This record gives sequence, C-alpha cells and structure tokens, in this order.
Amino acid sequence: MDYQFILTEVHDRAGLIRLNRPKQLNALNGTLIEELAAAAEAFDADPAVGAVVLTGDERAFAAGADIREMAEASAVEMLLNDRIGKWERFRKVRKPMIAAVSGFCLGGGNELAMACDMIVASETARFGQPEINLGVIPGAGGTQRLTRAVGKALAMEMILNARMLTAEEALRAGLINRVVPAEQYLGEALKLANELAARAPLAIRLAKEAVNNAFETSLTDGLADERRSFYFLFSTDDQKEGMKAFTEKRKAEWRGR
Ligand code: DAK
Repeated sequence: MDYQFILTEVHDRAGLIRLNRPKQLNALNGTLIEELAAAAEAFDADPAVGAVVLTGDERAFAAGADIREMAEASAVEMLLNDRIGKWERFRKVRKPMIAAVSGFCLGGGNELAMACDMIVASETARFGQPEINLGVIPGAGGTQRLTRAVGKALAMEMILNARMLTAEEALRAGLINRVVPAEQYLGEALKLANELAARAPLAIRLAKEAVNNAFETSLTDGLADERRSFYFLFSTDDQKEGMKAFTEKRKAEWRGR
C-alpha cells in the first residue's frame, strides 16, 4: 500500500510504521493520522505480524499536531472534522504497539506515543506537552494519560508550564520503558516487538486488554474481568501446550488457538 506521509515495513514478525514528514518534524496532519490508523489496522489484521512499532526519525518522533493546519480552524470545524481524533482507532488495535522515540516527542506526538503500550527511547528523546504556548491544552489524551503515567505533580508542570523531560527523566517518572544509546533505539524496539510476537498470541491479547482495563474500571470489576480472561485461556490449545511444555522441559510452540 502506498502512503503519502508514512512508510511501512515488516521486520521478522514486527510491523514497522515510520512517520515520514521529516522537514516538518513529523507534524501530524489529518492525512498522516488517517494513514497511521489504516496502517495500524492492517498490521492488526495481518497474521504474519505479532506486534507493531511506531517511529519517526532521529530528529523527531513527532513535534505535535500540524499547527499550520489548525491555526485558522473554527471550533465548529475542529469538532466536525475531528482531524486528529482519528487516533482513537489506535485504542482498538489488539496487538502490542511500541513507540520508538528519538528527538522531539511533543504535544500530539507525545499523546500518540502514550497511546502505544510501551515506549523505547533514544537518549536524545525529549517529551513534552507544550500546547499551553499556543494558547490551548492537550486535546488527545495528554491531560489524562500523562497524569496517570507520571502523577499529578509532574503532569501539572509539563502541561501548565510546558516543561520538557529528558529521556532519563521520563524513565524515572515512569512515562517510558527504557532508554538506549541513539543508534540503538529502533533496533531495541524491534527486538522487543519480536519478543512479544513470539509469545502466546491469545494470552498477549487478553493481557493487553486487562492492563488497559486497569485505567477504565473499578478494582472489583477489573479483578473480575481479569479472572474471566484467565479462566477463558484454559479453553485454549496454547494453555495446554504451554503447561505441557513446561513439564516436559521444552520450549512451547504457540498456535494462537
Ligand atoms: N506543526 C507544524 N509544523 C511544525 C511543527 C508543528 N507542530 N513543529 C515543527 N514544525 C515545522 C516548523 O514550522 C519548521 O518548518 P519550516 O519553518 O522550516 O517550514 C520545521 O518544522 C522545523 O522546525 P523548527 O525550525 O521550529 O525547528 P527547531 O529545532 O528550531 O525547533 C521545536 C523544534 C520542536 C522546538 C519547534 O519546532 C516547536 O516548538 N514546534 C512546535 C511544538 C508544539 O507546540 N507542539 C504542539 C502542537 S499542538 C486533538 C488532538 C491532538 C492535538 C490537538 C487536538 N484532538 C483530537 C481534538 C494536538 C495538538 C498539538 O500537538
């Protein structure tokens, strides 16, 4: 499939989506978001792919939504077009998604990274929600996901005062999973994605759902859902195979059945 603003590749069992507007620091315009959602959905439906990596380039993961595209928009136009709201479609992707971040990861870019399941960063990465400098606030989950990830104190500073975090600070704050040298961030993310892709697919899918559910529901309901998924997995071939392989001291062969 030919896209205008993204590139897609497959590395072993990892699907890779590269944002490709380097001159605009991968600013997210409506077409790019549409393409991104379509590519993520295509990988989600592709049995040859077990996990997806989303990346930009060395200078920027993404410097946010395209300010030029939004600058003159009216409230009604923003509401009706919902140009960048399309990434709600990401939330429906069932396979694990990893953001591989180098350079600027700002505004909608940071919201996009946070909509992924894990974040691997280059030591050059910078995370921020600078929308306040434009006279607005985050509009795609920044106030909610960032606060859940790093807590109120730091989220207030980042969102109200445009404080940017270095990769090390983001790691300490719990926003990201790991920091690696600049030349390794993409390789590390692809390695992680392939590790996930080699695991039991049904358990991976339900595990992702259950962890995300922790942010949506009460503890009692979350525990009940988790238990139901746990019991359900005992109806799968993979559970039988996984436990048999353990007792036979061999590697399990997952079938996703
Ligand atoms: N939009 C459009 N163009 C951008 C851009 C952006 N967000 N960020 C950078 N660019 C462009 C610059 O205009 C410049 O283009 P030319 O002038 O060369 O044509 C080129 O990329 C290189 O940028 P700079 O020359 O500025 O590079 P520097 O290294 O000097 O500075 C910077 C890098 C990242 C510090 C700076 O570019 C910057 O401050 N960028 C803006 C960052 C920002 O404010 N991001 C937040 C945008 S607002 C919603 C969903 C999401 C959102 C809203 C609603 N809904 C679902 C309703 C999200 C909103 C946002 O993200």
